[in-house]
Amino acid sequence: MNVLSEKDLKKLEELNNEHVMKLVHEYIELLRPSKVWVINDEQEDIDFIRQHAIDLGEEEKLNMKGHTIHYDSYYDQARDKKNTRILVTPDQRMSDKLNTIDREEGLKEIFEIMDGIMEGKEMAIRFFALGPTNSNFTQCALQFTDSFYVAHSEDILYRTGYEQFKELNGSDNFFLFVHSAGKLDGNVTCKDSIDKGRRIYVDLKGNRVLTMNNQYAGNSLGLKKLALRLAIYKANHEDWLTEHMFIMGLHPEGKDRVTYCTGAYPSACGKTSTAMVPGQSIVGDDIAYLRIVNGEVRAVNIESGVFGIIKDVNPIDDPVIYKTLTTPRELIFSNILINDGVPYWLNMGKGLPKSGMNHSGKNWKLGDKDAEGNEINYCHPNARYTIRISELENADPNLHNPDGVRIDGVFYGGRDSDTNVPVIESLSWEHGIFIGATVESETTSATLGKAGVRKPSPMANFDFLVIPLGLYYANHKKFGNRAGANCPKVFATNYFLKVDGEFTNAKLDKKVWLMWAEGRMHNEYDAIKTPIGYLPKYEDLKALFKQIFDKEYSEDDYVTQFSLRVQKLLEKLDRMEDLYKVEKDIPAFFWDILHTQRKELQELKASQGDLVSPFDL
Ligand code: SPV
Ligand code: MN
Repeated sequence: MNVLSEKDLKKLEELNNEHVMKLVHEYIELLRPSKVWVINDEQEDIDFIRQHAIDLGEEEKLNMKGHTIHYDSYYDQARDKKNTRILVTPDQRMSDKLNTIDREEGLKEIFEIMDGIMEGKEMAIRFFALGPTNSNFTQCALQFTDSFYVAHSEDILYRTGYEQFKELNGSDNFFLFVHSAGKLDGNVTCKDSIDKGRRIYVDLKGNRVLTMNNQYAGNSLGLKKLALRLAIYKANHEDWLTEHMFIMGLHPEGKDRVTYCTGAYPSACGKTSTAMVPGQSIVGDDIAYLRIVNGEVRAVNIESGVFGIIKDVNPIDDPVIYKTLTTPRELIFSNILINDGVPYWLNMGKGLPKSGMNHSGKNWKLGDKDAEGNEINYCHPNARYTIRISELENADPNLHNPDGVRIDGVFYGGRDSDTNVPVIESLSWEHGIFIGATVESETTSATLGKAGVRKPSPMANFDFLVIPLGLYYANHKKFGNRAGANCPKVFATNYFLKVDGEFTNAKLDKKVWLMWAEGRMHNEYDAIKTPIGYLPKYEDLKALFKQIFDKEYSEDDYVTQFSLRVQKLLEKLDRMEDLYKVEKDIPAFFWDILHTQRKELQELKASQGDLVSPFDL
């Protein structure tokens, strides 16, 4: 342990936790870093991490005070689904669609990769709290990493947890994340290491994730998508939920109230922009823990920051974020274009310089090609920013409330160009689960691979699921049923509906859908009952468009957006049947809903055809 200073060893000893001590010993021996830093909750320690990320070249200061830029390897710009695997023991059953590997085989493989991977590098030991301090929701997380960018990001995105670890009273009830960026080429992971050794192995039985040879936050940051997987496992073996959801407060004009809701959308499908709709308040934009407390559904954001997609952030569509990104504060940009110390990104509302430093290297010029012969864009479409929620002017006052907020509504949505209406309410909690279970979405740049391919995205959480789908849905049903009369209402939204290749809605129209849903949560609007849910009435949307945007909402627009695409809906049900019939133990309510919906849609088609106007329902 000569890699640890006496002062740092003392910090570990003060935790009085033999499990932490044992892990520190074990992993130092395996990873063999040349120096190890133990970081507690003191400002001095936290400042050191940021400065060290800069000193080591993982981040570079920009002209604006507090701003830095970090780059991931050109080949590590998004989540790597192929090499993210769940380690399973022979007694563990999983869906065939989940990426699994035998636990023994997986551990053998990754421990070989980890052997000495930190030689010549420094390692940080970090303690975090996933959730507000002193909250029953909160889980403790221990992080070992040789990336000071990762450690710095986690300071912006999460709450410190050294003091919280003391409250564990020596128990091993915490998650462990071990990360190495591997061998570096300049400041980014070598291509060869990525090709041969990028692995993200989720060890449910060991309560740990081992992730090697990567830097992109969705692959590297223990507390983000890696902890999400461990928490899904834990929650589903207890009685709570872990979801890929924003949490926000809805503030309807002229009504003196705030109504909280959550929403699950696949990555890059409007989750952050929904939570940031002007005039509303944000609790979180990515991951929520939900529990029933005194008969109410309550939720906390386990994060305290936003790791958001920067593409398209401009002063018109995202005024709050744009302002936050262009004023002095501690923030990290990743994988965008820098010219002369000034940041530029795609669709920021002004022209971009034709050269500078970007995700491909220090000296990019427009027209440059990569090794595969593809032209290199100004920025990667999945380039991001990392900020604290408390820095946003629309941060909700309950952000750190240890009891969370009461949830009255849940939204599900995907990137769907041709099937679903912009907003609809489920017929029941179970039907809401059905809506979540049947989310489909066109792939985006948030994961490696081709974009624009329609794929199932159950509950927008499928990428992170580590339990059988049937168990997951059964738990959702039990959860809502336990809430009884306080069970949230469920809505499906679709911001991406197109006709003749054009979006049928403006970006901010989502505010109207949210406010209609908010009214429904308070039983304020009538609706049209259809086989797929409760559809908004024209008069209500017309009044909301007028009130919110002072805009005349035409009957034509309503018909274009809210007609039931009966044939498309039936085709979707067929796809869902194919998807789920090979899964074991899908609860009966799912099949009942699917069969009823199909029968009713077939009847509608027989009487009124493939496309039915809401005025004819
Ligand atoms: C997502 O892709 O869903 C994100 C970003 O929130 S990350 O998971 O970190 O890649
Ligand atoms: Mn996400």
